[in-house]
Amino acid sequence: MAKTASERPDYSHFDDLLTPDERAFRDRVREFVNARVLPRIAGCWEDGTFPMEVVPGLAELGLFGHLPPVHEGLASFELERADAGIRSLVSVHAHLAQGTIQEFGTQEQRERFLPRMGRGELIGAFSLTEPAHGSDPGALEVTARPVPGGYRLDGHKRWATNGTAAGVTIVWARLVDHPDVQGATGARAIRAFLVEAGTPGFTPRAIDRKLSFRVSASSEIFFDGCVVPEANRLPGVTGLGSALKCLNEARYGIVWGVAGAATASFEEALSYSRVREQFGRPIAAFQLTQSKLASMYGAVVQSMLLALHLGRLKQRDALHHTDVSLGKLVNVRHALDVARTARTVLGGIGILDTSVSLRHAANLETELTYEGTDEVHQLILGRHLTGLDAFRG
Ligand code: TGC
Repeated sequence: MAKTASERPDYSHFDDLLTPDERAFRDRVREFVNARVLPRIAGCWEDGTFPMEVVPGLAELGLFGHLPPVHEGLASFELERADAGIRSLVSVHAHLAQGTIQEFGTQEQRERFLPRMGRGELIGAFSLTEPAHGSDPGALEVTARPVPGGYRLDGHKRWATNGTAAGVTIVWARLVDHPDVQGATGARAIRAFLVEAGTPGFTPRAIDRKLSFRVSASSEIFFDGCVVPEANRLPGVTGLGSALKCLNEARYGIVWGVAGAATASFEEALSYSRVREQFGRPIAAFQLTQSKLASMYGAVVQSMLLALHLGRLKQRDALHHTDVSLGKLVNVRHALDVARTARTVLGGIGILDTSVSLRHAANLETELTYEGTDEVHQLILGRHLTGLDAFRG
């Protein structure tokens, strides 16, 4: 199998499909991940913490600025080869928070927030989901009511990545008693607000006792009379569609990221199978092990090619959100199969934190659910294929 410059296998000549600039960028991220992230990840998982000390390095790599789609995808792949929590911090900060300000904010808001966010001095979060509204964010209940000079936010959010670490959180709320939403019902009355850390009435809290995504700062957020100035409303937002547009960016990152988790799991199983002996020979010599390896290899290559195909579509502005749903659905399923199968090859040591496959499998259980569940993406594709909406009967 061909080896790349950074001494990793190049499956099915995938690297031939990249430009020299894409390969060089990917290798820089890869080297950073190998040197700075991988050595600390098992400890972070054990402690349930994010390694904030790597944030300046992530910023220096340019991951908190605008990147071409394939560069962005390759970075997501490399970051999640270490852990989905690392990719998620970058994805939520750069693609959801910075991306939303860039797309829907004013020039003043861009100048106020984006330079510090680009340097990693200010972390961003994006808060849409609520305890009672996950798959159906159009029914969200957090309210924004006009008060002199701004808006008062009240309610409860859940599952905001980076919530406790963020200096600024994009909060999606139902605007009420305001002329802009007169006559607008449901999802059309949803707007977005920038809430800065330390604002009275804004209380993020870490969600503890997680069996998955332990390296990620998953948070709930309480709003109790939290007043934000008019200058912190994102004026370009016109309803739920704006939030869903932003989510496409995060979903696109998952398409690539989970291929990285699958690759790490497959490689762990392959290398262990060569050294682990049973019945007097390496388990790699058994047909059942080879069958598993062949299936995993196929899933890894298919995932990488689908991710790259979507990246090329995005590059020429031809990526529809249903394509992203397809990628998210298929690649998460592939990765989960690979990580679970890899664990079986590892046998007993596969449950220790010196192995990576079970950690990836646990993370992938979250990824099966977040940013649109497996079921939601099936129904999005079902609607796309048939023209019939199965969400509302
Ligand atoms: P629907 O009628 O389908 O759409 C409402 C409007 O939005 C448009 N639209 C999209 N636009 C761009 N990209 C997409 N992916 C879009 N999907 C829909 C649509 O055209 C429409 O526009 P308009 O102009 O006609 O109003 O709305 P629906 O209520 O039927 O929703 C359907 C459904 C279920 C697909 C949608 O609600 C959905 O995707 N649900 C899943 C929600 C989800 O992914 N939640 C995860 C959020 S992650 C989070 O909160 C934490 S942030 C990340 C983190 O911190 O980790």
